[in-house]
Amino acid sequence: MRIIRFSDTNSTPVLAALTDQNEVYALPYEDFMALVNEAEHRETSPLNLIETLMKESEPLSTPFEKLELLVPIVAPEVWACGVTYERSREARNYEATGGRNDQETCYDKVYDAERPEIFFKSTAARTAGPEVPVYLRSDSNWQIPEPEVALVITKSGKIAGYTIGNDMSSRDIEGENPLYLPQAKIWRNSCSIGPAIRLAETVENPYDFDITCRIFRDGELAVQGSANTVQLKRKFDELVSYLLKDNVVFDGTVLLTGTCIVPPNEFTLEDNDRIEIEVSSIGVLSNPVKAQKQAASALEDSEYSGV
Ligand code: DO4
Ligand code: MG
Repeated sequence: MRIIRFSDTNSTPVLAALTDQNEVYALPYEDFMALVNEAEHRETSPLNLIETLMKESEPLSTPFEKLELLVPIVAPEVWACGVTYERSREARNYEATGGRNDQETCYDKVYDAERPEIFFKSTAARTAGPEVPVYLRSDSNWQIPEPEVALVITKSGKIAGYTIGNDMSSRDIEGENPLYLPQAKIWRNSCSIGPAIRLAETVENPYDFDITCRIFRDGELAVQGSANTVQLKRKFDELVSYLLKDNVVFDGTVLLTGTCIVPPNEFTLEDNDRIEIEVSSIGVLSNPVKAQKQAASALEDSEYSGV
């Protein structure tokens, strides 16, 4: 069972359950966390609550494919973990050493350290939903998507669901100096999440998600890569526990868990590319890529985040 948000004919956001047969049932809650909290209040699980509601209602007549999807959760904050897969360590080392790989780097250290790398990634206003453009930085010449499994957590750190995240990244800015990390990671529409949240209770083994990333240029497949969460160096609960340490964490926080797919070193994203990230049993997150609009302020921008 998955949770989506879509925009109805009056442009009002609607929360809905998406069954494995792709039937859509509107839910009487404002957002995913309201559903989770109501289930807790009734001493049941979100899945049981949804199944009870489904018995009393009909699926939507509009097919899932025709819905205008929004971010599945308006996350107050998006955090991200780094260097949680060997592939990321290898790519970061390439950026930092110009491919020499002749010295131990901060990435080698963090990969093996007890404490994981966790950084602040995004806010609701910077986070794009399905089909909303992700932007390129105008001061970077080496940019990639980072396809990541994302955790949707409660304020007490319970993993309530899994979604897909794109941690857009600037390899040349981070490679120049790791202290530039916030600039290599955060700008307008530098993060996307969606299209759905898979209820955690319906995931048998979270260390068996297949992840595939495809990048299209001029309608042709330009880059494709696949991996599986079995390759993750750490456990999801371990990552969450570090985010929570002495911190204020809000209900509906999203934690990206690191990338395991990196395009070839000579590749950089371009205006009008399209990024598709597919995660088994969650769906496909698809976003066009746009060059940064120099003049538009985020609040005036009509494509602003798709919240
Ligand atoms: O260390 C920099 C960030 C790495 C990252 O975002 C990732 O591994 O996914
Ligand atoms: Mg990342």
